[in-house]
Amino acid sequence: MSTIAKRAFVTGITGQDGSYLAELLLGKGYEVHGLIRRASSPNTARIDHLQSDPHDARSRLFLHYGDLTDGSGLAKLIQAIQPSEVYNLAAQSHVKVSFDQPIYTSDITGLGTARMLQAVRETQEHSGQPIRFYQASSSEMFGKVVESPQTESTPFYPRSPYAVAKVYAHCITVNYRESYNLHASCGILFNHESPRRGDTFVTRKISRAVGRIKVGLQDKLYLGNLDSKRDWGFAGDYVEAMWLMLQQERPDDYVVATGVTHSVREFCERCFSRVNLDYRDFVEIDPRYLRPASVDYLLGDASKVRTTLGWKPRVSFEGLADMMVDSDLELAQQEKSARDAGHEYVGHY
Ligand code: NAP
Ligand code: F7E
Repeated sequence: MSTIAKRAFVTGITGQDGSYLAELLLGKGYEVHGLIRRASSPNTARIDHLQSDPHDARSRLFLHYGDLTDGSGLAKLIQAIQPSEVYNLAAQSHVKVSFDQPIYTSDITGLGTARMLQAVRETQEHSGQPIRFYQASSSEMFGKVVESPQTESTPFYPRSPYAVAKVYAHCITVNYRESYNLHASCGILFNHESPRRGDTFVTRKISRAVGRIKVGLQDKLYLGNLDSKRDWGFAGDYVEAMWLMLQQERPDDYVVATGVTHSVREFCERCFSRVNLDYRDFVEIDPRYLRPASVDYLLGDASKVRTTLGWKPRVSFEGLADMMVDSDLELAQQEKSARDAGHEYVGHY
């Protein structure tokens, strides 16, 4: 395969961010290659709308089986695809799950990044064609924050196996940039959400529950720490920042955030009031959702990405909550209709 100007390889393409990024890149004319895992039932719901007829020669989305545990498989794939840009979004991305699966999380989220970097480095050295690399770093690296707001120079204080793995992934990316002159950039993204957010992350758990409670499919919502604060933005806005980072002449690291922080309680208030309900009538605390070590407060300072890349978020906290509730109310209505008609409900994004 020869190298063309706009060919991207995206790991984590079946996830929330991967699906928005694939849409963005296809819209810009890229040929997009995505890494998917073999699963016993389909895991491509978020990108199915992007897949045209496989016999259509104009189709520019290609999916390849692989896994971040398989370094030689990744290397073979990248050598075959010869991408000009690589976006490493794949991870075991759930903080609470990382306490239950610390070794697995370290392997995928941490070492998986090293495997990707090594595959990219070898391919670039072999072909002589430059490859630009994006690493999905996280505000969780700031953890028990030592200063607020957090910037690119705020020291890391990770508080979970996930965050520790992301610090490793971040540092190894910087190390490859400095050691091998690789165009590798890290986006230190604060929480970003959407109607495609996985349903065990708190925003989606809340918006789904609001929809289902409103139509009578659910009575209660059980949550952990309601006073925890996050700087929440819209995923569709954040993938633009990823792309912008790889269009710069020089690689660098950037904080991507809205600069506004809200509590989980405030997110509940906004979502329930969207459908004229009071969250206090439905939300109960369940200690199962507390974490062994918590991250209580995150607030990002995105001055650098704003001034250097001209990026800014378009969707506000209120707009995000309303968007998610409206979408989940529609899904809940479909679920209710299917149940009333005696059909099995098959959810979709
Ligand atoms: P997500 O929805 O959980 O998606 C994770 C993706 O990684 C999925 O496509 C998943 O595939 C894939 N994956 C997991 N394990 C893998 C493995 N062993 N090999 C190959 N692929 C694997 O996450 P997201 O919210 O889109 O986040 C994207 C990236 O940004 C992640 O690295 C996350 O840690 C990071 N991040 C997210 C946020 C946020 O607020 N969303 C903020 C900062 C950083 P399956 O579909 O097969 O499970
Ligand atoms: O929790 C609290 C919880 O799981 C947000 C990932 O994308 O963003 C995400 O990590 C807050 C925490 O996201 C429940 O304790 C209360 O304080 O939605 P979350 P997260 O842990 O911030 C970062 C930036 C990433 O990089 C990660 O990949 O909400 N919370 N009650 C709850 N959280 C959950 N999940 N479930 C609850 O019932």
